[in-house]
Amino acid sequence: MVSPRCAERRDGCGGDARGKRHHASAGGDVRAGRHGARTGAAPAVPVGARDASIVAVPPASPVESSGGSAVLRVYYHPLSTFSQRVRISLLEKDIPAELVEVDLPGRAQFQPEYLSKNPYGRVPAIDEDGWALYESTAILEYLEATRPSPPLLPPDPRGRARVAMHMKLCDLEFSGPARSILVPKRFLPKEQWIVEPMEKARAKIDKHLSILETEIQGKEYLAGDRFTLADVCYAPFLQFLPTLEVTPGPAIRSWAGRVVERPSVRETRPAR
Ligand SMILES: N[C@@H](CCC(=O)N[C@@H](CS)C(=O)NCC(=O)O)C(=O)O
Repeated sequence: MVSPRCAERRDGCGGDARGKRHHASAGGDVRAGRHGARTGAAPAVPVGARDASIVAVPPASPVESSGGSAVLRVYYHPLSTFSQRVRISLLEKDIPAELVEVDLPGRAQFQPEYLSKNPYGRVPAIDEDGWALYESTAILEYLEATRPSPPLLPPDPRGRARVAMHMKLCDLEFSGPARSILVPKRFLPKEQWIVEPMEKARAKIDKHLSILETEIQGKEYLAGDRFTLADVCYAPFLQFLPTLEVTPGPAIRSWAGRVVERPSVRETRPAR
């Protein structure tokens, strides 16, 4: 996680920014909500509604799946791009889950209760019957393996391999440098921005986008005709293309438009 030095954390993606320590326990700082969009059972936790609307609710009903068990708990923050990946997959696949907001500004991610889910103190993480998993791409793959329908992966080995390649490249070439720009721009006053690394990050993204522009020519989505985990990984960052001030080509612009307009992406979009 890249974030400006000497910055006070105000967000869900503040990396090593330093914030005031709160003394409440992690248990007191996490707030449970039920993700039930499309099931009609209960509304998803509204994006950005951190205090008034997120309340403790009864556990979700059992999940029918080959690998999943009774309750899938997803630890997240509404401003977190990496958490958004998991929330998009939940909506796309209509997976019932209990959303638990982790109070990142209050540093609940460093309390023992949360560190037992993710010892790195980051969101997202999931917990299923006491079995925890962290890292957004690993979570996406687990959800796909245990709840394969509707699929977010192509059926054939080559198609799957291409999706895996794009997921990897998204983190190596795009989401990493994007965060160097987005964390300061979203959460810090301009006078605290450190411009040089932001400019380097912008150049790195532009180089990546020029490769991707060729790759995506003639395709609806990154791996072909259908929306896959490759698009899920990019989606939270494509929302911020204007903020990144990069120069995507026409094929990327139209792909990004399709991705960000998907209901699952719109519904989970961070408030800022
Ligand atoms: N590689 C991780 C990145 C997760 C991450 O950086 N999460 C941020 C929020 S977007 C976080 O939890 N930051 C809290 C902190 O660093 O204290 C993933 O893919 O899940």
